[in-house]
Amino acid sequence: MNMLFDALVAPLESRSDAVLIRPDNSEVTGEQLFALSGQIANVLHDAGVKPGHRVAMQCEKSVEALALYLACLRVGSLFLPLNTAYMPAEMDYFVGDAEPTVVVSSIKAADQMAPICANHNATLFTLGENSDGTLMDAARAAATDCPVAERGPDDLAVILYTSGTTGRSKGAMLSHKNLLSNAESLSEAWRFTSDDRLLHALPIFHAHGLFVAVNVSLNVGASMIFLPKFDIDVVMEKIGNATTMMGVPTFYTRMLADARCTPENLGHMRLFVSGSAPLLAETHREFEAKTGQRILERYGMTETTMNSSNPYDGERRAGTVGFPLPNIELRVVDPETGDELPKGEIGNLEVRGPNVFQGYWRMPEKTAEDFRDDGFFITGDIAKFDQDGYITIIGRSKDLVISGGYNVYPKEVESEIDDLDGVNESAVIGVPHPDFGEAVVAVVVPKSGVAMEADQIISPLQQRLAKFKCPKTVFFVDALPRNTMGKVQKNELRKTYATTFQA
Ligand code: MLC
Ligand code: AMP
Repeated sequence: MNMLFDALVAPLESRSDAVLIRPDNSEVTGEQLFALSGQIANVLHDAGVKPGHRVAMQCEKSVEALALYLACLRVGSLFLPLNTAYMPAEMDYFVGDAEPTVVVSSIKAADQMAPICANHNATLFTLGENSDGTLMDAARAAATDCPVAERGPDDLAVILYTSGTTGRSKGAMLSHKNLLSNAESLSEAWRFTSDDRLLHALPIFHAHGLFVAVNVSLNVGASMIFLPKFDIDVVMEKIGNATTMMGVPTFYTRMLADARCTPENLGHMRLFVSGSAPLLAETHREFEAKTGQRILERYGMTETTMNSSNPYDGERRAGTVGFPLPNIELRVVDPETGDELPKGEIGNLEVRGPNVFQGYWRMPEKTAEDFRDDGFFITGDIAKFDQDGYITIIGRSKDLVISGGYNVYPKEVESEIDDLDGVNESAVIGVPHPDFGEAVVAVVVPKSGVAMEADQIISPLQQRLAKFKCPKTVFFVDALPRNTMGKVQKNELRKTYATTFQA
């Protein structure tokens, strides 16, 4: 058996209908996607990829990039997708840490990736947006038939990096069972069927676009309108042919700001799902007022995929993330004692279930720190259950900013800022932003007698860090507010700069 291949990939072989619809409306049938993934699997095989090896990908979203994921499942290797915004210094860390056998990069990044791959003994292939690059050259010459590796429920399928509070990114290891159990639960909870056509505008290098959107669609034999990114004009043009859409809250605020956000254009949709960041109750209500559609909000994270969801039938309550999914236990505990708290009380949210990951890649101590003895994983989110069992995410105990659905760990950005000439120290915070929900802001203390401009911080950071992690603005101060223990009071800073991006 190969758990995920059998459930998600094998059924494609007999599908002559469209599974993917490209932006130019050309269709990719199941048979074609299956054959393409077989060809890519042969390329990986010939490059020495064995079950358990890692295959990293940093390239633009495309049908071929998706086929690479399916090929990895077939050869039993671990798929390791990476955000296209990552800079070479970040890529060097990921490749060094995960030690992939193969790296597939975009054509434009190949010159920067070559020395990184040489340094870490990885074979480099390229994949462009137009079915081009060395991966496709080799795939076209390869056979479509390729053996399927044996993979059981506990074998790993994917490593997804998530940043950490210490500033070092951690690779979350997800097994076949983790991913399939979640895809099956969500398909059922959200009533997905082969009649569905999902408007797919999310990136496929994160849990939302890959494990929720793609895995759920493949699991039920649905089709996807596969767009390279969220572009409001393209989304509004294509949505008439879709039945469902999944997005981060920024998708919905951008749609709300558009004149085409009407019942005529959106009323036919069966389901809109939101997640990855808090959807403001106000956005939920406005969307319903404008379109008649009640967005279904759910809650998850890279380490656990999806944990809870508002009901499909029944009240989708604005500002809440609904109920635990079947077979998943969620509890709210006292941060000091670890004791479970009664409904209505606010505490740390912990989760246990078949969805919870296998630990952080080569970080056993970090893994142990984040799990309780009884197997519950400490999410780092602060939440409460209301009397009807709905969960509300109140905040986070982890120092994290979520900007447009991307996570930014302040520690990583602060370390880069503190290394700059003229900087004494810094604090990075998230403040409300009308488009991204939260935006990254840096508060910097220059060395005594040094005068600095924002660009002296932002420009060098942009050479080292993905753009979404870079501060949108910088404030200079003489000293950071600290409590009696000497800890920086980020809450004070968040209050001080709360209206930075408000009209
Ligand atoms: C782009 N930029 C961002 C940004 N995205 N800055 C902060 N936060 C972001 N999320 C930068 C760009 O580099 C650009 O910089 C400027 O901001 C404006 O870009 P844009 O053209 O407006 O952005 P766009 O390309 O439209 O992207 C915005 C977005 C995208 C929201 C569509 O970020 C996106 O697709 N986010 C989805 C993230 C996601 O999938 N998260 C799921 C994680 S999984 P400049 O300087 O060049 O102008 C997870 C688990 C779960 O969390 O529960 O799902
Ligand atoms: P990531 O590490 O990218 O998977 O991000 C996971 C984090 O996103 C969670 O721990 C939450 O803090 C946040 N998150 C995801 N979905 C929601 C939601 N619906 N509401 C509030 N926060 C969310």
